[in-house]
Amino acid sequence: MAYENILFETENGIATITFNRPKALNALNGALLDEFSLALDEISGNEDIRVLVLTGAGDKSFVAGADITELATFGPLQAKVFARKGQAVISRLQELAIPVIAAVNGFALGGGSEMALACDFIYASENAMFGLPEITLGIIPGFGGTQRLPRLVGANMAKEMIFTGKKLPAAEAAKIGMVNKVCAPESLMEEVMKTAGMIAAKGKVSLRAAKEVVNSGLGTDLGTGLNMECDAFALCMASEDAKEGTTAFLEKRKAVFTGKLK
Ligand code: CO8
Repeated sequence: MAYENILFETENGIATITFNRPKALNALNGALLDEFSLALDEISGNEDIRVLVLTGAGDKSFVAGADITELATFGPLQAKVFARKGQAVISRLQELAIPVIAAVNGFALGGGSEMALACDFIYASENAMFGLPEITLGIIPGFGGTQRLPRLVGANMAKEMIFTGKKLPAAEAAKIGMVNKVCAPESLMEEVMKTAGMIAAKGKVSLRAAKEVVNSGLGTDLGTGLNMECDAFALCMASEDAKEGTTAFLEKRKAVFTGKLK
């Protein structure tokens, strides 16, 4: 389908969604969120896509937050509807069956940081800036930032960022565990695609199980999480991928995974 606010490409099992409103530093408005949701539908319905990469158009910004022009017109009820819409689509992103990598190539502020936080991990360019500056607008994060950031970096670090609204350069974001890898701007996509390619070559069933177990386990106690791991492990053993992976090892060859459950 044709999109106006995002670009959607797939190559070698890797889908890339590029937020594409460069004149507004790729700010998230309602139309963009609707298109993003449709693209997630497309991805969920395409068995050949194994990894999703998110990035921003241009060399300045990943996403500079919710569109403040639109936000400024909202009354409380519209604000609640918009916050729910953003939360719903960002939660769908987090729950996508395939791994998602954020390639943060500049500003990731407000809703931009919140979008990146819902990805499985973040690579960032040296010029990337993270932050939840909503407090400087007299509001608070509304696309999950008050919940996902403390879960990732701890409550105190998250509170300092949320209370001050300060921007964190990529290197500092990496120090607190928000960012896995900081790259030169010109090599960011190459590095992301290298990692995405490594993941895309793995078994789809085991990737899905691993993602589900890590995400679900974080919301529960250790015992329950370990039980989830046992169940998911058993399910993986029923897959053709597990047969292929173990057989390939014993035959001293590279595994070729199909992602099919028996
Ligand atoms: N929304 C709309 N337009 C934006 C946004 C934005 N978030 N960010 C930048 N733009 C526009 C600017 O208005 C400007 O447009 P124009 O050229 O027409 O004047 C253009 O992008 C370029 O921006 P600047 O000239 O400001 O570029 P600078 O390099 O000087 O500054 C910054 C870049 C630092 C990123 C600056 O633009 C900025 O501070 N932007 C706002 C960042 C921000 O506060 N983000 C948080 C928004 S609130 C949010 O995300 C809440 C999410 C939950 C919502 C829940 C809903 C109820």
